[in-house]
Amino acid sequence: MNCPHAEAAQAGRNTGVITIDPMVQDLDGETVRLRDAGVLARIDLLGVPAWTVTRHAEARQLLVDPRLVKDIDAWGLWQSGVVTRAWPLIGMIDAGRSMFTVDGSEHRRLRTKTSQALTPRRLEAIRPDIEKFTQELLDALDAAQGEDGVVDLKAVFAQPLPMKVVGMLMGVDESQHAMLTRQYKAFFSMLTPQEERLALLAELDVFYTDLVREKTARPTDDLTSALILAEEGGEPLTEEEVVGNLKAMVAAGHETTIGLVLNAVRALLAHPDQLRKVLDGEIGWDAVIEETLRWDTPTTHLLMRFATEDIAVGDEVIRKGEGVVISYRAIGRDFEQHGPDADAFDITRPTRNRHMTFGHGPHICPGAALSRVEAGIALPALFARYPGLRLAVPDEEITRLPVMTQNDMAAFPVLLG
Ligand code: STR
Repeated sequence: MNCPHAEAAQAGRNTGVITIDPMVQDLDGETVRLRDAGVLARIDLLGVPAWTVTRHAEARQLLVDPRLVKDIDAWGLWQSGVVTRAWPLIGMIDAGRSMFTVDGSEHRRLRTKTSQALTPRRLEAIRPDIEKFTQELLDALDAAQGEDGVVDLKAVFAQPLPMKVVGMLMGVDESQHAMLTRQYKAFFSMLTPQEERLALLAELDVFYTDLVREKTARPTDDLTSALILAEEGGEPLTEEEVVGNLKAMVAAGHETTIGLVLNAVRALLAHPDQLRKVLDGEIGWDAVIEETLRWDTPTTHLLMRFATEDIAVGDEVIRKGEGVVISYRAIGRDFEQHGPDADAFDITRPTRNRHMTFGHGPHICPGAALSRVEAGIALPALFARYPGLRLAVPDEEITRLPVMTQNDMAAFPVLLG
């Protein structure tokens, strides 16, 4: 081949800078460009340069590399004042002290209680609640059909379900769920002016701080109260740390599972032969869930880690102080990990469980088992109640929200059949 770009791409070397599109107009094209740009790609995030890791094996190494840290103070562009709170993605990084932003032994201290509460065994206790929420929302779907029979599966089913579950776990009252949904939608959208985003983050901080104070005065049977009462190694979490963990749990628990459920439905409706196999019991829902996680990751880009020393990766060097993103969507499509047909959705794929969509290493998603339980209840229940479920518009007409880090559909109009 006489094309330098293709040769470099084949050698796993990075070529140009890839601008991540805030409007998300061509997510599949962008994913392929990132993967083909090399193991490490140079990206531009609204004018801010960063590296991104696009391949499975190297991401796996970097995610356990202690030279990469979450602490924003290790970022050169932040130290020098080039990046400030005026940058629209700052809320993804400068999110307060929590298990999401701290490393090392302090990280273990911040995270132990939460991960213990979310083990598969502990989750069995809330399975009946998730089943009940699911049945209620399936009824709501029926009631929400318009005159033309169309209903938005996102707004009526996929979005409220994870909010109900994480709300119950953390002790956030139902009356607040609509407010939180609205605030997070605005938080993630790149159409929200930055002053508005900073204002809503401040409002959320007040809301969560009030909630933590209330639970401190009157502890109940939820994870927020458990975090307040916890003493990890004799060292209780501070109010700021409990608030930080609560914020992270609600934001992550709410946002990502919506994507998992909708992406699975979308993939199955687009591959009716595979849906048939599942409905006939030839292959399990777990296969659908894992292949969806690999192929159409809820999180497209995870921001961000910072190099505390120079780190060589293949032919490139991440310099001390530079920022590193993990591009999970590209990683799920890695040819070396998943074979030459990595771009195809195939629930019978032998590597379907060998994805890295929940991350790896100390920060691996503590809610992974919860999201599998939620999707494992929601998907079969949905197709059992509505076996004739189909899209109300051609698949190409489904649009994505202008969200740079998540894989987020604007709506998912269906006919219940
Ligand atoms: C949103 C803003 C906030 O208050 C706290 C957090 C911390 C956890 C983050 C969350 C953020 C954004 C969405 C994330 C989540 C962890 C997992 C989730 C990044 C910054 C994913 O998309 C995987």
